Amino acid sequence: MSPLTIIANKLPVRPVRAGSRGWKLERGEGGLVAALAPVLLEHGGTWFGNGEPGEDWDAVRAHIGYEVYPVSIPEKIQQGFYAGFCNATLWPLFHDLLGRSRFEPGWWYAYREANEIFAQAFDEQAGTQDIWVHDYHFLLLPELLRRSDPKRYIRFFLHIPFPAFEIFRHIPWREELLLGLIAADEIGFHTALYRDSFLDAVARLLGQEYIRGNSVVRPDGSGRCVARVLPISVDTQSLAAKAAQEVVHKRVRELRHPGVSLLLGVDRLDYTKGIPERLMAIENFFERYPDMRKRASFVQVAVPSRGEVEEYRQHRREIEELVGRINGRFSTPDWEPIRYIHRHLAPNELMALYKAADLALVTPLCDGMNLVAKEYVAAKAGDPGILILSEFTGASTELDGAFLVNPHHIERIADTLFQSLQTSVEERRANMERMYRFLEKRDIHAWVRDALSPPSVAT
Ligand code: ADQ
Repeated sequence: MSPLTIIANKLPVRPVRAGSRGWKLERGEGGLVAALAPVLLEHGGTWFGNGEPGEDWDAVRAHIGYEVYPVSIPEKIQQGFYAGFCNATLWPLFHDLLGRSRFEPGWWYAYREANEIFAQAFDEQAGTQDIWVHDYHFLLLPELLRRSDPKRYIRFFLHIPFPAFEIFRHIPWREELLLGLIAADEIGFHTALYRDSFLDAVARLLGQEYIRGNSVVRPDGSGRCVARVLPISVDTQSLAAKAAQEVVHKRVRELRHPGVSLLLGVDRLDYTKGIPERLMAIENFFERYPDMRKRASFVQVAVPSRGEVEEYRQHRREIEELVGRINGRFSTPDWEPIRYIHRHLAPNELMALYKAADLALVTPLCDGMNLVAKEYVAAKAGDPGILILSEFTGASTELDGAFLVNPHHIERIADTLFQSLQTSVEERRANMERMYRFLEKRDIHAWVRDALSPPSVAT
């Protein structure tokens, strides 16, 4: 394999000032960094992402063993690009929340400019021909990269859903976005549904004549773009090993209380994750199944996210009010229905929570894949557990053994909570084992292997 270049909004590492004299390296978490960093180390390559160039980066490169290249976007453009077009136009719309999506011409220009800045930075720096662009921040980048060198091999991966045409068509700049994307040689989606929505949008907006099976023949005659299904995954064995450490076990013992089922939710604090609906389902559960009070307790962990966007601050206030109201309603001096944690957890603490939880409630309103569901299964490593999963996640197409729910159906979620808590230990173990075996095979390493191998083309 030739050296690879990754382009993603976030860099895998960041130098952070530690005191007045030095700096320390903060590693990005998550499966993507864990999976791709070894590929870059082995084959060589560069990771481009948003960051401020400074003297520290040379030391970072020397330290991590592959190239990282920070691309700086002027503050004025960054606002319209990131908080605006990325997170207030594309993010809600691609998650079916059309009503939350705002169309501001200024944001669109900022988005175009940010994509151009990245393309230029790449052209100035990179010698590699093999490029892997990640996510909705860079839908225009494939075209910009191809324009400056048509011989490049460009992969693109979309980490969020691709919406149905009826929703996608509302974007004022829909054709530009599609033309930007199809300049890639391949585009990866988590599910067949997202891939088909993309092909449908191309057929209806650019013309059915450009569709050949699972690929798009570019209208300018420059070749074709293959649409692939590549469901992302987690580092299953490594998560299972982390969760099996003695220090984690010790913490699990502290977290468990005999006779009380531990129910768990873990999300980035984002309105697509369905946290208010989930809290209302918990309220409904304790209201309609009063015997379960004191016999179950729900822990919701929400990692702070996009706090610079007003909508996210508002969403946080809504959640805090709901938690306060529900706890005020049901708490007793010796029991609280909900514990709410609004911060980033250390990896071992997160593993202990997964391991200790009798049940994970993963109910986003819409989610490209959802790695929390897979992390829960991996950490359990076949131990008994219950996974209640939204049918609007990519993960629901793969995890056979989860209880699927409509995240808007509060009463049904409450009923599913009650019914699933009546299942036997054997049934809980069998479900988790089945899903764990699946994730052992379909882990993040398999995902990288598949994504970097040539696609099959159906005509
Ligand atoms: P996200 O929307 O960020 O990812 P998800 O896939 O669930 O959603 O990943 C969240 C990550 O954050 C998980 O690895 C989880 O462990 C971690 N996390 C959450 N809360 C935390 C906390 N309090 N402390 C520490 N860590 C926490 C986007 C798409 C998803 C897609 C991924 C990967 O929206 O649909 O699955 O990219 O493609």
